[in-house]
Amino acid sequence: MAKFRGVAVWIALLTLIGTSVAPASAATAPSQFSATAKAAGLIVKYHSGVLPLAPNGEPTAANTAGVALKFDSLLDTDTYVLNFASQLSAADAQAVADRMAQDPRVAAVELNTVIYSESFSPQTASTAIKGASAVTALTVKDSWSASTPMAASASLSWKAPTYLYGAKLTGYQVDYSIDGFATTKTLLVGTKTSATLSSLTAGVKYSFRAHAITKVGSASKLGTASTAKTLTLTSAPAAPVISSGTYVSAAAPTVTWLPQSVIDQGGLSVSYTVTATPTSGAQVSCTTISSSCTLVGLVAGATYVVDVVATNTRGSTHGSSQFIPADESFSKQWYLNSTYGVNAPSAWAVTLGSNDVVVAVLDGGITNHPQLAGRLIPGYDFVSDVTSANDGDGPDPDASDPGNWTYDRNNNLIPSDWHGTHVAGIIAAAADKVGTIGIAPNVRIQSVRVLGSTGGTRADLIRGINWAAGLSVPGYPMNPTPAKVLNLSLGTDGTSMCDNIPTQSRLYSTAQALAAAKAAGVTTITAAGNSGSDARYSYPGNCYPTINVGATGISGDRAYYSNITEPNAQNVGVDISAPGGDDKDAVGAPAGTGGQIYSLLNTGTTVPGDPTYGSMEGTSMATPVVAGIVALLYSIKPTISFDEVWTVLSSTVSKFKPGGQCATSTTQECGVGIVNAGAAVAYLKTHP
Ligand SMILES: [Ca+2]
Ligand SMILES: [Ca+2]
Ligand SMILES: [Ca+2]
Repeated sequence: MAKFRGVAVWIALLTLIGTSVAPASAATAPSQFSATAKAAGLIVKYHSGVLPLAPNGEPTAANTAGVALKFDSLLDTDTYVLNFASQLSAADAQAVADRMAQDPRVAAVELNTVIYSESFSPQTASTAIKGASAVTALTVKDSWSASTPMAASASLSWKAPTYLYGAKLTGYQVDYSIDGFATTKTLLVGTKTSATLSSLTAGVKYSFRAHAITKVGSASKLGTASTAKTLTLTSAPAAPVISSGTYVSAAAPTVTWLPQSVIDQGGLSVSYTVTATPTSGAQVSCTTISSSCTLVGLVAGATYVVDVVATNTRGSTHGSSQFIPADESFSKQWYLNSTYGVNAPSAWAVTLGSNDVVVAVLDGGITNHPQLAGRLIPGYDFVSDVTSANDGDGPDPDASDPGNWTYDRNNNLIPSDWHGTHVAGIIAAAADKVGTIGIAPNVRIQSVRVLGSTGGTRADLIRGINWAAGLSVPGYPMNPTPAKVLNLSLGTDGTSMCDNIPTQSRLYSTAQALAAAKAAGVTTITAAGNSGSDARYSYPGNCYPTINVGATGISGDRAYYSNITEPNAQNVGVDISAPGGDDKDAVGAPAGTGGQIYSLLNTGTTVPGDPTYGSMEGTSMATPVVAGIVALLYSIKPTISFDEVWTVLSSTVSKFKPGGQCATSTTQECGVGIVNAGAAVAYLKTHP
């Protein structure tokens, strides 16, 4: 072991370039708000070896920018985050950046942009006039229509109030509520005494009431409400979500779907008919009122496509080939379901992942988060440098993230980033209607800690790879729950660190460890690096065998930081791309994401605080997207090999944005395409 200390090489965490890591706010959104991006300062990359003029920043007098720039943090070698002393307008900030770019010491400058939000409340009017007497004779009817069988609606009618108290009748307000008007939605109606409320939810008991609105001069007043009426509306049932997968065979003839709530059932009794269709031959079917059905008479060896039809007196609805999750932040996770996302809902119609599959996250550790509760299984902490480890000792069985905060050489705090937690959430956040959802929300996550506050060593990483794959590491206990998928969202510059020497032990070299993991049935996914340059110089993504992942933004082209394959870089370039987020490519991105990847975080600045959510970008984020998809493949076929995984992924990619850098490259510099979860899962189902 002493031998390896001599060759220990520090590897840096993949830098999250230009990110604004924005933990989600627990506060309710204001009724109206406007958000604008402003620059807090500059990210300045100096030519190699050149330093800022002053140790704590750039003084006004001497620098080319012409304003004082305060040191914030060291982002990467030669790359500094420098803040403006005061808030500048966008135009002034850009002018400062442009002047700084003229400085002969400077290689590159970009604005460090943060989002500031301003909120204000709408004005409320007050009046002194007396409101009209009560609206009377309110009647409410279910106005369901066969032309829109999935929609519930109600039609209301009433009589005008008797007394207007000298005011003019200007219209009516209809209130409707599902909790006895504790919370109330309203609809403003003209002066006619009827209204139709559509976009209501079937199976829900609503309360309705109506008021007249009167006006004197500029003042208006809501009159006394009518007596409330209640009604439960109906519609055709929602599409059943097939949870057992959309394929069956004689060996596994039972079809299950998620139990439907009263709302899903359209407020009515529902029966379900399952039909299984083979490539050739006879269909087989069964009918039930429960949420599973076993097909009798399937031909052995044949694969059948399943359809489930839900029927009530309002109509019939086919089962969904997509599982659209109810997790509250799913709409922020554009990378799962947008045009150049990974088509996860189609994969989820087949599987949400198996609890038998373990994904090891070789990173800086993982903090507790409710989204991983019950599925974060014991791992191991291999960080041997006690100072970097930040947990008071060398290797130990506690692979949680104690925080990787550190201080730069000017004693400024560099906060903990909770990188491993963010990565773990991309793979496996729970499908529980809360927060985010992972690509493989039912698999288990194992933290294998190989990075501390100042990075990690190659020797620790090699031990971690062997241990995670269930291989023996002298001096350490065996992994009782070996992983089938290894996620390595880490890297550093290095061309010749793989050391593929066949005669040596796997404990000597990264390439031997990766080969041993592959031989054990394990697939390793690596980040191609964030240097915006040739991926062959980024270790360990340039080792073999791994699937090396580049990053795309929401528009389906290369993220600005993502490394690429240069021509002839066989086996050491970018194999495939996945969404990793790109804050410079944020048009159309959901609010609050800035075009980045939204996942799990922690509020702690140094040690762990409370679980939260937020955005990051990098090939670090693209890698777990692929790892999650590979975990789904292992869930379907536990014996799948590394080579089979690659065949499935590379046969099912989506195309890059037409006309973009990735699409027009003649050397596949972004790999074979954007990984597609739905297509990959379907391919494996039809090529078992
Ligand atoms: Ca330790
Ligand atoms: Ca530890
Ligand atoms: Ca969730």
